[in-house]
Amino acid sequence: MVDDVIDKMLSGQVPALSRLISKIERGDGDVGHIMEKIRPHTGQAHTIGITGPPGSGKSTLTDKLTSHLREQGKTVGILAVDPSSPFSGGALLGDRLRMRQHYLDPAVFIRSMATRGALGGLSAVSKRVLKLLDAAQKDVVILETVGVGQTEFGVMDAADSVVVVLVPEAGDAIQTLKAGLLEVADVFVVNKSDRTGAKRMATDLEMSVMMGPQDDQWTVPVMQTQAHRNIGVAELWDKLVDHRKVLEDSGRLEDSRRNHRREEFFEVIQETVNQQFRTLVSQDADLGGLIARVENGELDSYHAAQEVLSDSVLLQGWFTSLQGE
Ligand SMILES: Nc1nc2c(ncn2[C@@H]2O[C@H](COP(=O)(O)OP(=O)(O)OP(=O)(O)O)[C@@H](O)[C@H]2O)c(=O)[nH]1
Ligand SMILES: [Mg+2]
Repeated sequence: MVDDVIDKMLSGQVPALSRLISKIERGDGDVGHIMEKIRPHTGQAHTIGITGPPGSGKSTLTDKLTSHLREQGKTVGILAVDPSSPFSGGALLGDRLRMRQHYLDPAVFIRSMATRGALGGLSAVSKRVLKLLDAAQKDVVILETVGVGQTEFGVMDAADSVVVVLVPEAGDAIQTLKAGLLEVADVFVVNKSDRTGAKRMATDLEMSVMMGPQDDQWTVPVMQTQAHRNIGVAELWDKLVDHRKVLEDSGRLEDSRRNHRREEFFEVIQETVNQQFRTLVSQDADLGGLIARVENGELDSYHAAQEVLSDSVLLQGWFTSLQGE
């Protein structure tokens, strides 16, 4: 059944793509199967992360970048993730208006996701959706997410190239975050460069790049843009193409793909074991009692975990229940 949907998605059918994304969002039981099936069709897209403070112009930039890419005949997949709001609120509604022309373009696929559960969960879901967009033959996949702190950057792991969008006004606030930003950015964009202070901020960032850890293959460029007027957008795209080429030529793209595959393996193991163990706890009275004592604070959770994991009878029971599945 789901194989049918996957085939339709691979052949470019948009409703099938939407359905598979919804499955991933809900964490349906066949997500593993879906990911396995699409794997051979992934790895072609250039995945670009666009992050930065609220209102810095990420969506406007995404919109204009998409127009630029469409002019070149490239297909685009966009995932807008909002880790701060529990609903798809005003910002996303504004995006819908702004991106109107792209919503009507069958070569552009746009999806918004708001927070559900932990940030780690959101990041795992985003990564899967990005893979799906890649498998759906999008040439360029853009991930837009609000972020200024370290915690949000986890989502950016999945991107080949990360664009950090700042605005002149954010100058002082950025000072304290600089180390983290330098770590994550492949390209800096000072957007709203029609405003005062843009040049100063760009120089400031360039200095920080120069004083930061040096990379003999790629020096993080600082671009100035006026996204709403489409100024600097083509230049930004050129830089991203350069970056991707450096990643390919230096072998870093392959390295990071290897890392992703390994980390994904551990994530799946962790998720599966966790899920199985929760099921076991819900069915086993003794374990239920143990958890109750942890809840009450009678038993320390570290101690309880050690006890459980060193109980060979219990582990044997777990093993047997798995075989019965
Ligand atoms: N003056 C000026 N305004 C801009 C520029 N780029 C975008 N804007 C405006 O800035 C506002 C916010 O832009 P968005 O693209 O929604 O910013 P965002 O980073 O996606 O915002 P969130 O998704 O809410 O975090 C909009 O009103 C844009 O029209 C620019 O270069 N100069
Ligand atoms: Mg936005």
